Amino acid sequence: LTEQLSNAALANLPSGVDRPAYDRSKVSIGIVHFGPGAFHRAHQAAYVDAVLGSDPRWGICEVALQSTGTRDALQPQDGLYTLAILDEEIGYRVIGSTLEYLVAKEDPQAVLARLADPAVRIVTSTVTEKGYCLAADGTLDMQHADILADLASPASPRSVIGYIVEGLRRRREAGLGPLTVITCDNLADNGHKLGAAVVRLARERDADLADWIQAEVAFPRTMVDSITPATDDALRDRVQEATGVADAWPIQREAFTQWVIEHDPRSQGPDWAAVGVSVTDDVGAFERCKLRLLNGAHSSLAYLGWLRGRETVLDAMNDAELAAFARALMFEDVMPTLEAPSGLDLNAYAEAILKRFRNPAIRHLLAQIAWDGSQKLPIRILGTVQDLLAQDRAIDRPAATIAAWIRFVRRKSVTGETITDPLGERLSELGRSLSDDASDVGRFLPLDAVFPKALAEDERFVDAVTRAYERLLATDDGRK
Ligand code: CS2
Repeated sequence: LTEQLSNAALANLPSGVDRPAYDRSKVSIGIVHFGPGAFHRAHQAAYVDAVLGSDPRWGICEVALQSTGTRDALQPQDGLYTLAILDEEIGYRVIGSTLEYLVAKEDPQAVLARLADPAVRIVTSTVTEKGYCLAADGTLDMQHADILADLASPASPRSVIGYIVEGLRRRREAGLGPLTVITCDNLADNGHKLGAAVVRLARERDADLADWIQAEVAFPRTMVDSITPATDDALRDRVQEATGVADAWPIQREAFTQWVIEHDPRSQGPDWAAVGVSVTDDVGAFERCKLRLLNGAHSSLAYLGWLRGRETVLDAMNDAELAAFARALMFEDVMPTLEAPSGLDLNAYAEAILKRFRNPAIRHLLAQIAWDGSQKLPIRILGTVQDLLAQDRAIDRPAATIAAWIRFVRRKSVTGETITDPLGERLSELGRSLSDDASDVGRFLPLDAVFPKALAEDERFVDAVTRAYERLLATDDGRK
């Protein structure tokens, strides 16, 4: 029988497999993280693993709001898991930075106790765009069911916002210092939005608490980047073969990884810069470049590629028309809307992204990227559209991405497949009401949770989406 990954198994790993270079028994918890998904485990947890080599105060307590999957898989492995780095060179590294797993819905008080632990100084989150309970305008959605629940019973929260507010309240009451709250999700102005949402909810409870949070708590903005496809059986087999031990939930990513954190004098934490994180005043510019170039191209390939029967990002990039589309979108449409942060060569940056999309060692499913379109497209595509319109420039390509998303919704709803999206049911219903002709666009764009009214009514936008939609219809053999 194959041995399971654990502290005891570390000594038996083959010499080529990297493992924690520090004594795990000396590590204490200094970070509470919400959302222990693949991205966090491949990205932030690996940076923290490097930090722990010289500063053992920053071990991670992982909090899943609902799901028990990660805890059940990794707790029996002493919190260890394997990160496979799949690129031109292949590498395996066992990550040891997680010390504890909590499932909030099972034990909210344990989570709040951690947040009010004097040794904890940092809260981080990867709860995806929808996890922040924001309305279309980016402010806290006061009608969101989880926010209403948090207002009704603040001492046993449901949302990540509710946890942060209650955790900070307890710290203030106990005379402990504040926390530094770092969101690592792909939202434009992510830290500002999270900070404003936390202050808003706090203000509903106690104006003094809200003022204290505003004055004391840093919510730095961040840019995070590393392509991290979901784990599949092929990865599990591959990891077991390379390491000789069984790992219930290994993860994979490309070699490239980047983390930019906004400088804030109130921030607490380890010497992030020492492990390759950039700490800068310029993060908004980095964030915008990454969201519009990389994520914008990703979402475009996801919907346009899916309609053409492609399965992975690599498959899409091997389709000459799609590859040309992605390149033109990035260089001709997105780039004129960007200001490069100092030291970043935009052309080289975009070329590097296109090369990453062609990484032959990973299978990044378009279907995974296609999730949550209602949350992603406003950030990734519509900002570009609005800026191009303001400059009186053509918007054909980004409009084609939107048209492709409408086709995607239509096709999924006709076949009765689930649309993985917080608006999924509404989208399915809307999709079923369409009729596979140009009138569909007029029925779809009033979806005001996604399209700002001024844009939905801008004739240039309506025309461009309609033209692209008709072109897609003409080639769409999956149409019912
Ligand atoms: C992708 C991102 O799934 C998606 O929507 O666009 O997760 C992307 O791989 C990362 O942002 C890369 O940093």
